[in-house]
Amino acid sequence: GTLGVAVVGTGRMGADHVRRIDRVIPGARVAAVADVDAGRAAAVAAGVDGCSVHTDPAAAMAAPGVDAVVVASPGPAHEAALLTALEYGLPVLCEKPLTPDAAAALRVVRAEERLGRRLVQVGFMRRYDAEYLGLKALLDEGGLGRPLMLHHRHRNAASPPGFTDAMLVEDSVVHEVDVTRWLLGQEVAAVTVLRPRASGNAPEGLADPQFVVFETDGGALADVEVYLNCRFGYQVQAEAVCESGTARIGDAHGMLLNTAGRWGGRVAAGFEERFEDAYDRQVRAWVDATRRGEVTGPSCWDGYAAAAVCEAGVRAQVGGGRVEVALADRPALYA
Ligand code: ISE
Repeated sequence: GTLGVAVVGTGRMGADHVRRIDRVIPGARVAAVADVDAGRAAAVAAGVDGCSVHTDPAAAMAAPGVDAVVVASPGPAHEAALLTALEYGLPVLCEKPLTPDAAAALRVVRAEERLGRRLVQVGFMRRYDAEYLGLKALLDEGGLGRPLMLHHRHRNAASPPGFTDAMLVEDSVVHEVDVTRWLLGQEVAAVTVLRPRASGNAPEGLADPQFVVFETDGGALADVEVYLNCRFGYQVQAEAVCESGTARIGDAHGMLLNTAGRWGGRVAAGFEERFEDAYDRQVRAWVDATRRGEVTGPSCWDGYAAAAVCEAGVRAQVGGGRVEVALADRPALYA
């Protein structure tokens, strides 16, 4: 039957997932929503048939008709919501980060291990983006030889109010942590963070842009330019430098325009636009797998490994220098 989904957190991403599940994805419906802001939850649920409104995530998960959960609350609230979902035995699609810190992520891994089966998929949606998938297929096919370096660029028009240096790593660079691990099939072993003199666009309290370097356990290097107040739009690019060639994605999307003595195209306004197809594909794949009783996609382990790298990144921001990543042993459940 139709999968009844509880959406926990109805902010920017949660509201977008409610719209997506309600209008885009076949085989699923939004059965309940929860948000600390009851008014916001009610506004998002308005017009969604048979959707109950809650302030307590656990109440939304226990509501009639709920078979699965989307967690889209802020990162620090994820652990509690995930542990409740696991306690109820509900499959979860959890927005990134799994949790901001590694200890909390490991507690979620351990809870899933005790259950003895996977229930959680982490919302690393770039793995569903057509361009990233093309790059992954090219690297796996091996014709370019061994990947030596990845160059990532991650630019946002403006950072949300209250965004901190730690969030720049935990909420933004976490995507590059995941795609680096996924593209290379290697773990990030050490992190270094460098910062140029801040942009005049940088808000008080945020060093922006920053330059993050990963060293992997397979001997590859990845660098990330992360610039969250570039003003001109939302842009995510990646280039793989391999032994016998390079491959680059994210340069242009869609139409190339000639007019008024110039050529060019549009830059997306935000992540909803740039990754719209990836989000749709991710949620469709999650709904389809969940209805088959399967869990596919990035796991709790991927969420934990990313959190461990981010924790090293935050330590590198604070203390400077090169910080090694401490990673627990990978449990058999995620082999
Ligand atoms: C946001 O939370 C995201 O996940 C976006 O993909 C990222 O570009 C942005 O920097 C984050 O704040």
